[in-house]
Amino acid sequence: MSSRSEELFAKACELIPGGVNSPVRACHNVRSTPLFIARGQGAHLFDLDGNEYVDFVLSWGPMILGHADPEVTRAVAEAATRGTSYGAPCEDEVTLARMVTQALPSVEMVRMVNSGTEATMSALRLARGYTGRNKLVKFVGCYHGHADAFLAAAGSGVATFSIPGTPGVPQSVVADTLLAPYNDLAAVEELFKTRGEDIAAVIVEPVAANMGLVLPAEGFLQGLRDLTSKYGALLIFDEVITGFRLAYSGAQGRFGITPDLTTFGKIIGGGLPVGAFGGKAEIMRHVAPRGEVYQAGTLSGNPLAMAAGLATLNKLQGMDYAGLEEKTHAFAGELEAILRSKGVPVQVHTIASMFTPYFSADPVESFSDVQKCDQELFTTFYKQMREQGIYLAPSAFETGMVSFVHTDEDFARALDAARRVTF
Ligand code: KE4
Repeated sequence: MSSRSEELFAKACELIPGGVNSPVRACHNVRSTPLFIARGQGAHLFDLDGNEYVDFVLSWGPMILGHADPEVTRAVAEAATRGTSYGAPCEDEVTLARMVTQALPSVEMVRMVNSGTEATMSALRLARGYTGRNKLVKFVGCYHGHADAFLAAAGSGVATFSIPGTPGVPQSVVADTLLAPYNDLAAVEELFKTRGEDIAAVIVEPVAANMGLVLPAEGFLQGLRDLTSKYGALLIFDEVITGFRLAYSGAQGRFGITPDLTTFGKIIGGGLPVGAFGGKAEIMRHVAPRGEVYQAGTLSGNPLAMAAGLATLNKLQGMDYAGLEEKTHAFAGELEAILRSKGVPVQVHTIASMFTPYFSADPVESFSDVQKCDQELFTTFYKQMREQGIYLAPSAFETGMVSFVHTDEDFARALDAARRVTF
């Protein structure tokens, strides 16, 4: 007998391309069909058939406080009683902007948008407008949303489907996108030596989380900072995932690197549609209407989204990030030991509250390394964990996320499930 999720997915496929509103949710990469979720509560999800799961996806990052956090829920409910959108400024936009600038000193001014894609798309346009240059350097395997310029070799959904770029993106657009392997500073230096005067910006995930979790090599980020400063290009930290997750001060606070622009998403909206881009006032002043670089959005700064973001950041300010990292690190280490005891080649990368199991014994430091990992072992792992109530990202190119409300029992359940996996 098919489940309600399977029945609804069949209906969804008649109405929505692939049955989902974002490709990776279709679970193609792990030869599965998506669960339809009835509700989330804390670190748990419940599907339409009433099955309960320990959630290590957390809506791809936003739910660091867990699902239906009481303060966030109350803030959104109260905001809704005052209307859902004004199309005019509201006080919470100023308050959230101030919180972001106080959390990350490199961000002196910030513009709210509605998604990470809008944030990176706008940051790139600003970098091009500010420098008068067109070229962009991005890293193979890093994903910055689906704006045309970034889909030259994205590392999230597109990589899952192994599409190097995608139909619909003009060759003329990606001609300005220069690619380098992640962690390959020499390759970036070569690009600057040959094209330096044309390069507007380098955009980087300071911790790569869209090819699974690949950490920056020692000196990599500082090297990017030095090269962009030397050639007059802007350094853009795409902190859509790492912002308020790697630390309250983001990757830039943790690693002590000051980018020129930073992009945000996910956590900053507390689960509602919010993105943002910000940076030095001297650069941000070029954004319309203060400056001449056009950028706009009907729902940007939406009062409900601002209320959710404010409630989330207010709560995060007092949270124990070090303690969360310790729990995640311990969990990742035990998971790695359990899987290795089954005789499979595996390494579990982790930093802060993120982790990714790579089924390979070789170093994983770039997208080409990730592609050599055993996808079949990952699929087996994913399927058997889900059958036991553990909800993992349905792709080897994504990153597991831990919230502040995952309990020792949740970790124990996941480790017990891993012990029962057979390869
Ligand atoms: P959105 O447009 O999906 O809000 O953000 C795009 C984006 C930008 N930058 C980084 C570093 C990102 O990780 C993302 C989006 N992340 C993916 C998951 N890794 C979103 C999941 C999905 O596409 O459904």
